[in-house]
Amino acid sequence: MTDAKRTQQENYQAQDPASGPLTTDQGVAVDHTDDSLRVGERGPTLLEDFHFREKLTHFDHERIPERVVHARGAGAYGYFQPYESCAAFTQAAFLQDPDVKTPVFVRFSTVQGPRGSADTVRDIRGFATKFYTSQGNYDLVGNNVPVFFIQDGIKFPDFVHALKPEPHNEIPTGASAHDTLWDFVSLQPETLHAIMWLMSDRAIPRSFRMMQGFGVHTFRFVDAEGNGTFVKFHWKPRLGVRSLVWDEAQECQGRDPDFNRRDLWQAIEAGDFPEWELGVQLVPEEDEFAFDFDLLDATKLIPEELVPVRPIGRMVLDRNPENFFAETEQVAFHTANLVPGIDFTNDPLLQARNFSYLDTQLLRLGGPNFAQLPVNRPVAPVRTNHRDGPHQSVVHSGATSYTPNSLGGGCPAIAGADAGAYRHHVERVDGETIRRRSASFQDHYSQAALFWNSMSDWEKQHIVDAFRFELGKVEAMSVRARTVEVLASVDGTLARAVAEGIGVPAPRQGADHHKGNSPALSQESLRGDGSIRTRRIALLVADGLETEHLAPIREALSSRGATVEAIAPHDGKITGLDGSGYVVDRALPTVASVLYDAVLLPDGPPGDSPLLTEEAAVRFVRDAYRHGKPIGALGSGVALLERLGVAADAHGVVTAPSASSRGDGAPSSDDGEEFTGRFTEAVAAHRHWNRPALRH
Ligand code: HDD
Repeated sequence: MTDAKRTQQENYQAQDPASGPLTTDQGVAVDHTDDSLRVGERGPTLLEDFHFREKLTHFDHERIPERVVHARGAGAYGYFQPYESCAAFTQAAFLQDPDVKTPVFVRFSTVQGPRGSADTVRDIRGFATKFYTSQGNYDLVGNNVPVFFIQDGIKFPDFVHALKPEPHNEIPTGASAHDTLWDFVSLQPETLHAIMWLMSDRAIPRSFRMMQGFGVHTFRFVDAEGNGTFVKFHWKPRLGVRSLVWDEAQECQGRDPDFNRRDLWQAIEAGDFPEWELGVQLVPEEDEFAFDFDLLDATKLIPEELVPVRPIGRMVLDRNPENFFAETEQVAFHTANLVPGIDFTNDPLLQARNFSYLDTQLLRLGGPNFAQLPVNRPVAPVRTNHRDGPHQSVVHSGATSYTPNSLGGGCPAIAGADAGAYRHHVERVDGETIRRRSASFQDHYSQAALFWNSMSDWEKQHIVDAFRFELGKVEAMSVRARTVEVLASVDGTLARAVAEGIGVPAPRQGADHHKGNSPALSQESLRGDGSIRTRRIALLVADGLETEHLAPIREALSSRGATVEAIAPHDGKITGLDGSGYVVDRALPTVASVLYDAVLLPDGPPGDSPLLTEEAAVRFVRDAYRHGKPIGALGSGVALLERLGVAADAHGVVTAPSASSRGDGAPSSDDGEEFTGRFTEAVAAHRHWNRPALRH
């Protein structure tokens, strides 16, 4: 089953370019593609040059409208496998048999920026999964945070217009720090809970591979007897939830705008397949009203302490797309792509999405046949009475394309009771035609405060800093002040801390009555397998440094799954202290600390390190320190730290004495192992807070 999608795709491969000469779209061989056909060497081009016209026309039509939101993304194929049968609560075929792997395609995205915007902006990340199941495609179109900004989809255009670059000057790109967003937020307090997540480090993930995913809405599982159970979906990354530091994220936008995209691609190419566990929170239908919030309100989560997340399977991404446009750009997700056993609820946000996704694909992909595109094709057989339309690529035979028919033998027949037809959950709904939000949707503050209360000290500090940054960029002081007023209804301390940074009066009163706390919301509780797999470690080397004893340290780190790269002032080789050549992986001018998770400084001769005169190396180490990254220093590397104003005893700075000071000229294997062990722990912890400031 895993390979069903891959096998299907093989039918759509382009001709091997090595199999013959260049041709036109009509398959006519071309012997000259550099000069257009013209009258005389300096004369006008001829209309009859069909190759020239076809080439330019095709080029002129290469672009399609980008997604109105989530335009920038990266995708990968893989598989999903359940741990055990979930028949007790859903009949979904792909959740029954632990031996069955269902192919998937996942697209991660940012929301605000256009296709060419930078990856490491402060934004929600999309996490959309297409399961190619035996019963048809199922799409779980989620985000990396569990709540949304609005409760009713009719507000989506308003919210997105406020979030997007402002229409008069199209500024800012890929950022939420501008007047219109905060104007909207300050007037629409239902946004506040999601805003708290957006201001947290969840909005600057270190990697797509290190973030959670959430279905957000309450959906419904339906078992074979038609019984429903409410369900919330959670993806938990094996590597834990890890974030960048805001300053680092900003610099990364310039150093590598493709940071998250490249990271995903490289990990899969290297065989470090990203992995998530799928978990569900299940709520029996009779408990629909058991909570102090409404299950249909997408601005609310169900605290895991109230309803634990039950792991039901895992997803592994193990294949990069062949072609970005054909696959990642043309993939079309739709919340209404459901399979038997999974159904909607009446969440008004979800109901609106069920309209919007199909509608948007019609524009983006140019008509109703987009499900025929290779990436969108189900592996389940498709038999419809839909015909024609732009880009129809299926040749339907026969005279009948209607139901009922007798001339086509009544085919395709309606699915019988045992054919796994989709049946909508039966629910009695009764009411008047009204435009009104339920009273159960009115509390916009308790869960925003729950999130705040659940943060560790460093997470709280980062949230305050983020608010100060964002609101500090807002020109209208009235908007700044009004936002602080609404924040005061979440938490007085938070509102006062923000006010202090942005030049508006502290609110007179602030809420202090929201007492809830959910430890599961803090990144502190989301450390994954605790490994250092796929962490990128920069080994800064230069001519004259001690390279002889680095091999065991590098090997130990690599064997734990980290990538160690030797970085030097120049490419090629450097000459180590013992006179031997040492291969350089990257030249300093092409990299920066923000592209690595940790730094390692080797030993060297007594006296000043040759790295001290390398400005880029100095900046590298100082940036790593400022961004809380683990730093390992051996021997004279420790002295270098001191010279750079780095406190060698700060959190996450791991040192070992000089080999030469022990007189034997080499670190003993015990020392090496002990150092590597401590350094590994520091890398696994990811970032280290509460460091003293750099001394200048
Ligand atoms: Fe949406 C794209 C996630 C609310 C309308 N959305 C889109 C994508 C993701 C989400 C991950 C990118 C899919 C891809 O990679 O192609 N959206 C969400 C989540 C929401 C949400 C988790 C709230 C729980 N969205 C939402 C609402 C509406 C839309 C309320 C409209 C009423 N979303 C769209 C869209 C997009 C889209 C306009 C743009 C491109 C696309 O659909 O395919 O239809």
